[in-house]
Amino acid sequence: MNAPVVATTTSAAVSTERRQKVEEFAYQARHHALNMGEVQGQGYVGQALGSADMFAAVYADQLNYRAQDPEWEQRDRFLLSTGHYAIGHYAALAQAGIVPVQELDTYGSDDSRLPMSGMSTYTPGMEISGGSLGHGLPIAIGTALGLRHQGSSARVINFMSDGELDEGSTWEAVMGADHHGLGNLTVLVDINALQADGKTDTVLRTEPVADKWAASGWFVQRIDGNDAGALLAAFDAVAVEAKNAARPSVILCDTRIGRGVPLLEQREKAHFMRIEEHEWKICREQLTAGYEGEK
Ligand SMILES: Cc1ncc(C[n+]2csc(CCOP(=O)(O)OP(=O)(O)O)c2C)c(N)n1
Ligand SMILES: [Mg+2]
Repeated sequence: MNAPVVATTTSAAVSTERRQKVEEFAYQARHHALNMGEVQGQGYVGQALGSADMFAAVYADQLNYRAQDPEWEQRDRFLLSTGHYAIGHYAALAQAGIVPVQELDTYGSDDSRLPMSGMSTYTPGMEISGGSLGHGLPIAIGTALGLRHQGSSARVINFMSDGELDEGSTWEAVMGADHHGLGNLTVLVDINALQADGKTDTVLRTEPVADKWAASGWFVQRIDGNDAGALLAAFDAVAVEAKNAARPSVILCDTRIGRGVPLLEQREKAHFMRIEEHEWKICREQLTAGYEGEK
C-alpha cells in the first residue's frame, strides 16, 4: 500500500507574491459570495466561504483558460461535481473575468445564467451540470481519458465535497482513474466535515480517508484547505509527481464552513444558511477586518 503523503511544505516553499495573489482572489470571491447570498437571503454561502481558497488557488494560479473564450479547445477542464457549490464557482468565475461581476446579482433568479445548482448549458465556464452528487469524478475520468486520447496536454481538475465520498460511484471512479493511470487528473475534496444531514462522521464514516485513496494507487496529500500557501505547495507537488509517474492526484482539503466571517463560522445550521437582513453588513465588515488584519 502506498503511504499517504501529507504536504509539510507550506507557505515557506511558495513565494509571497504568488500566495498573496491567491489570498486577494479568495477575499474578493468571498465578497462576491456574500453579495449573491444577500440576493436570496439564504443559501450555500457557508460552502462558498469555506472553499474560496481552493477555487482561488485553481483560478488564480493553476488553470490554463481564456476568459474571453471559455470553450477554448486547449483549456484545462475544471469540473464542479458538487452542484450546490455553484455559488462559490460563480464567485471565482466572476473574479477570473469569465462571468461579469454585475451578473452575480441575478444568482438564483428565474432566467438567470447563474442557477442555484451548476448547469453547464447556462453558465460560461461551467463544464458539467450538478445536483445529483457523485457524478463529477466519473465524468472527470471520461474527460481525462478523452483528452489523453486526443494527445492534449490539458489537465482535468475535479472539485468535490466530503459528502460525495458517501457515493459508490465515487469509489468506482477512484479505482478507474488508477486503472487508467490518469496523471492528467487532479481531484480537490472539500472536507468541511459536514453534510446536509449532519456531521460527516455521523452520517457515514469515511476516515481514514487518505489511506483509502492511497490504497487505490493515488498520489495523496492532506492539507489545510484554507491556507493558500499549503494549497499552492500541494499543487506544486502534484506537478512534480506528474513528471515522475502516471497516476492521478488528490488533494484532501480540511476547511471550515463560513471561513473568513466569524459570525457564520459559528452557525449551527450551516449547510443551508438563513442570514438575517441586518447581518449582511456585519458579515462584510468581519470579512474585511479579518483580511486586513492578516495582511
Ligand atoms: C445523489 C444525491 N443524493 C443526495 C442528495 C441530497 N443532498 C444534497 S446536498 C447533500 C449533502 C452532501 O454533502 P456535502 O456536499 O459535503 O454537504 P455540505 O458540506 O455542503 O453541507 C445531500 C445529501 C443529492 N443532491 N444527490
Ligand atoms: Mg461537506
